[in-house]
Amino acid sequence: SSEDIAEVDSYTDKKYAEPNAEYFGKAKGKNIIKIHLESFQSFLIDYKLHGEEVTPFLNSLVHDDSKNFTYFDNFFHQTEQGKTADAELLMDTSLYGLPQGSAFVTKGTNTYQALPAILDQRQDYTSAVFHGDDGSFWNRDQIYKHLGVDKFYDSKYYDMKKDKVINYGLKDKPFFKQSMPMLEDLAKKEEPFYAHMLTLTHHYPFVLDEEDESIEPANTGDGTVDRYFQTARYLDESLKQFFEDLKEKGMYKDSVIMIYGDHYGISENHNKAMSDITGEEITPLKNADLQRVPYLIRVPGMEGQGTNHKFSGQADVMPTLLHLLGINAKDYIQFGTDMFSKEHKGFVPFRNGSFMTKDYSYVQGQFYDNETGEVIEQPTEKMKERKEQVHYELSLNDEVLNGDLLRFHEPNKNWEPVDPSEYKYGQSND
Ligand code: GP9
Ligand code: MN
Repeated sequence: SSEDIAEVDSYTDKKYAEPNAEYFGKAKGKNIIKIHLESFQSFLIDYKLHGEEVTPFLNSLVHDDSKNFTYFDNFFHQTEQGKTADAELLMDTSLYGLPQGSAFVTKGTNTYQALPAILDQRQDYTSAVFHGDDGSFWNRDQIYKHLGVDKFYDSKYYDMKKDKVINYGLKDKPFFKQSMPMLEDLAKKEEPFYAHMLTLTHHYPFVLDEEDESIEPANTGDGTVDRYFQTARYLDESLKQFFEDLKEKGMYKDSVIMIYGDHYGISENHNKAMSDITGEEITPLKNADLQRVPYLIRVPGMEGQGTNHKFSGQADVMPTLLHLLGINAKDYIQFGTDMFSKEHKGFVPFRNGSFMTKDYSYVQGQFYDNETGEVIEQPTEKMKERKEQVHYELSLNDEVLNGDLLRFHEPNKNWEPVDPSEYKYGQSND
């Protein structure tokens, strides 16, 4: 009911972080290209295998291109069983997924106030998702209509011949290559655009055709972990090629570029091999540490910060982007806060109720000191309150999703509820 949503509204209002005046509106009117790195965990950044960098291109963005890019090295995924779909939901709605199952599937007809619709209504953006898999996977072809995604380029739009696909679908290199003409078309006819590129090859069980291998596997003896580095390298190379193509077509210079990892690729079942890789025993705290995924952002005309150590998560991306576009996030129901705000909230809830902060972590029912890795036997009142807050926040989130509460929320006078019947994917995209 409207009373329930009022309780959520008052919570997110209180959590809200004011925009940083230095950055507010800096990205206004720019094309946005958001790049999804499948199963990519932050430990890959700067990792050397057999004396070689695994992801030299991404590393170069972090280090050599730090004038343009800001890399958040304490950014965490907040997904659960919905995996990729949870990451998409988190980043486009600033809502968490559900504790079980995938909200994309079970809440696919809910009312949302998502980035694609907001950007369209406030600044006339056209949104598009590119993905070399069947459009019905994760119920995308339904829920996207509720998020206000204008165009959905799924596998129907790509040459999916046998030599171009592996595992779940189109290989990343042909995926980016074949996406170029469609992106160019957007640039010609539909600026400004918000384009979301979903990669796929770096996905469990991390298999490649031999011709696509350019680094030897690791040698822990755990095949999943060993191959993980090879598909990561392939993804890194595909990204390099994509950047070159964007530059060549004149689409790079004036675009906002966001790059993020969606969730872990290496589960807890591989702790033994991961302790070989990291040189440390994988304790529950270490495992939580490994849930870092990269987040990089580049805004034309805004100086990069190099590496930003703030603690943040996927739910923080939407308010961050809104503020960069000059749209105040305050009116919308969002659980995250602007990462560039001086008031950014530096605790990062995981979907299971664990959470991370700069100094301490709460993992599987225990508080840990980040510095020593030791259990905190006597947590402070503040720590206990934070834990209660995280649980309350997650329960409010579930009320929103389970009760379809955004039906009752009118963010501001600019908002028109999304009519899903106005969106058609397939032939009528053209
Ligand atoms: C499927 C792809 C993989 O289309 O997005 O999803 P995941 O298994 O990572 O959730
Ligand atoms: Mn995924």
